[in-house]
Amino acid sequence: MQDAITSVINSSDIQGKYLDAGALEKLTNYFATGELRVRAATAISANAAIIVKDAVAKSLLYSDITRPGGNMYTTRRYAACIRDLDYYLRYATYAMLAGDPSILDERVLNGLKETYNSLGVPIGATVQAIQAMKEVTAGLVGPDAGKEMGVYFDYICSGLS
Ligand SMILES: CCC1=C(C)/C(=C/C2=NC(=C\c3[nH]c(/C=C4\NC(=O)[C@H](C)[C@H]4CC)c(C)c3CCC(=O)O)/C(CCC(=O)O)=C2C)NC1=O
Repeated sequence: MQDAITSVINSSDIQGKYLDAGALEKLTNYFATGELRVRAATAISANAAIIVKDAVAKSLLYSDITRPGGNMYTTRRYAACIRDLDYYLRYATYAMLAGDPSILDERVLNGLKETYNSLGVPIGATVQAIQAMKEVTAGLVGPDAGKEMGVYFDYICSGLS
């Protein structure tokens, strides 16, 4: 896993150089938003269950997906879906704190699309639910932190698509 600091240092190291202006600017932005990130992560962890619940209500509930024949039908599959959304929220929060998406590649997206396809989990509906989670989260943490979280929710969606 990388974060904004190791990512900037690694790329300078590869070139055998001190940090250039672009690298320093990235670090300055990251440090300047440090408190924002920590505050957002605190609010998200205190409200994770409600974020997931609201996102499901906004996107999936009472659609064909939750009716017989749908992929969320039966309590077991419904629970698996909720659990997956909670994974996405938790890992997006980690990535937002780190200011870097690499943890999503390593721990979430690796092999996920193949797993979903082999189990018949609908990717379009999953992306809709993640987008709903992005809106609900922005409503909770405010526009600046919401935008930052949005980067990582979108990253998960493009990794699935
Ligand atoms: C931390 C990284 C990680 C991820 C991301 C993860 C995802 C994940 N989701 C799964 C299943 C599943 N995922 C869903 C999800 C959904 N179905 C829908 O219709 C909705 C659109 C959607 C929720 C948004 C469902 C229903 C299953 C169970 C499918 C089945 O067994 O038939 C499975 C198969 C094994 C299992 O059932 O536990 C995995 C591996 N596991 C991990 O360890």
